[in-house]
Amino acid sequence: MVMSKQKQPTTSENPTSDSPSLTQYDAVIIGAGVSGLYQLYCLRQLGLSVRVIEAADDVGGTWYWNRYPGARFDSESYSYGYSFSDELLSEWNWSEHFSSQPETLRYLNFVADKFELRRDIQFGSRVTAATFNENDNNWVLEIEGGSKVCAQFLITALGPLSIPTMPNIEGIDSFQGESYQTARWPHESVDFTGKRVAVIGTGATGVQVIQEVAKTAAQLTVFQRTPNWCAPLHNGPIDDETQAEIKASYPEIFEKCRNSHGGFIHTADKRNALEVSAEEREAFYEKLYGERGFGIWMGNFRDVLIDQDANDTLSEFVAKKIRQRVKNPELAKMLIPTNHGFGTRRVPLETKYYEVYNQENVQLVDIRATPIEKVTEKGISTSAADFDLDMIIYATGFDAITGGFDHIDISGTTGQRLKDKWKDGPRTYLGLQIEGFPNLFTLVGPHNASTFCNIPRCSEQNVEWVSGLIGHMREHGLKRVEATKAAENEWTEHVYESAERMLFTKVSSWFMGINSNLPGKQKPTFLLYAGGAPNYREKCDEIASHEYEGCAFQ
Ligand code: N01
Repeated sequence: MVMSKQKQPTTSENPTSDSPSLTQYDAVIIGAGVSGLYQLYCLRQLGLSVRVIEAADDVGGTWYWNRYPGARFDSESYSYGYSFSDELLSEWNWSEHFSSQPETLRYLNFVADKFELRRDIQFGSRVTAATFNENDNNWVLEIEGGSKVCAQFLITALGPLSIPTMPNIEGIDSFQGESYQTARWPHESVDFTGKRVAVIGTGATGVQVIQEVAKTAAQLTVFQRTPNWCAPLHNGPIDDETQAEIKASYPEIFEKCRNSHGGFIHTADKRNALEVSAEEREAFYEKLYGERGFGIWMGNFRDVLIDQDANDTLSEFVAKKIRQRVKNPELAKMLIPTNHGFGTRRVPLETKYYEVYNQENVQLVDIRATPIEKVTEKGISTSAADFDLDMIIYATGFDAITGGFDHIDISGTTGQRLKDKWKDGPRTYLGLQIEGFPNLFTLVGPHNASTFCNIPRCSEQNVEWVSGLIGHMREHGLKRVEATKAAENEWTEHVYESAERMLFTKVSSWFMGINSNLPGKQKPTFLLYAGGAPNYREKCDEIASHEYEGCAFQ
């Protein structure tokens, strides 16, 4: 990328608005998380005037908000950091194979400081509306509190899981003890010692927080609606020798990620589960279960996420492990999923999660059998019992993928609202552009490979592709780019076609936009892209090399 001197924004009178002046930028980025920070860095390199608008009061995105105890990577730390700067790679040392949230947040602060990113970031500012003005090909953004900015390019870096959802349970506000949503965890430390604590939710977040609370709470009650298939993380510190090896092998690490379906260091095995003998299969599962990270999900036989019979063999293997690890057979049975197979929902990685249920101070409540009826001043009442509590932790998930977009009133050409356009599910070109919404780019947006990926690996690709396109436009004096209807239709069809064979689409999860706390949000539809990061990158590169076919320029 050619580095140019960065332009300064201009402030102009705006005759069509009540506000006295509007600052004009070349580009506005919404969000200062992993993707937004890198997008800022790249657009600066192109010499654009850029403003990042961030709701939080500091950088970090998901790692800023999700401060709950136990929050950490499921990606190997060294596969998660930015790859664009050799200097950064050599300066930063990850202390664990799977870094904890405080360390990751320190890392993102280190990046922001090193590249002096904060001077272009406006913190504590939530964008409420974005309207495309056809006359001057400009986006006008409204910010909570009344101020506005405008920019030729609008780039969303909202995060796929940034809008937490609370359950619709009667009486939630009446509880007199402490209540926390994991994705809005306070900055002050929360002490569980000697307390009666409830956790609602057993997704990847619930599993991480349960492991921590169980260590010190007097009593932990887990309210589980659907058990998930979890697998061991096998975290550990990185010693000096390993650190040196990691530093020396970054090119190979990133190359491995580039070639893997999900941008992780784990690549699917070439064999089919049902082609090998039962002994060979069992030995392979055993090996993967003993290894770090997502190998058992991403590095397994290539048919286990496609073929139900193959998947059954893996689920049975993991069920056996759960039975071995949980002493009480009744509890083990409650913890084994029955309505979906291993890996067909996001696999929570765990550290002694199942052993938690062998502890005297931990109780598991199956709320499908005995539903929560209400939250009271004193605790939680199910159809079978009342639980007196000091604290309730809601690990109840997110309005995934499209939620961040729905919280901004985005209008494109002819006043069309994005929310209306996507009412039956997202329609995009490459998960990055939308017909009717020119000069808008959606990093890690719906139907983008980044959503089913080790996010930094794929979001770097997104950012570089968008930067390339913006660079192309400036080089050719183009003011406006918009996906064509035909390109959008073709991509959307391809997204659904490539997801069809995956078992993900047969079960209920946020991958399908299903969240019981958002009744009527939309019909279930696949929100990610399951065709694989390498295919996606190839497609993006091919489009760029053909003068961005599928994009209409003015
Ligand atoms: O959210 P979830 P999450 N009453 O939607 C339950 C990423 N992540 O925050 O399954 C009772 O998966 C709900 O039950 P059910 C990762 O991509 C990454 O845990 O709907 N229960 C479920 O058990 C992950 O997939 C890391 O029946 C209710 C849970 O709450 C994504 O974030 C760490 C309920 C929600 O699970 C989301 O995970 C953590 C209700 N009304 C998360 N409503 C890393 O390691 C919901 N539930 C990087």
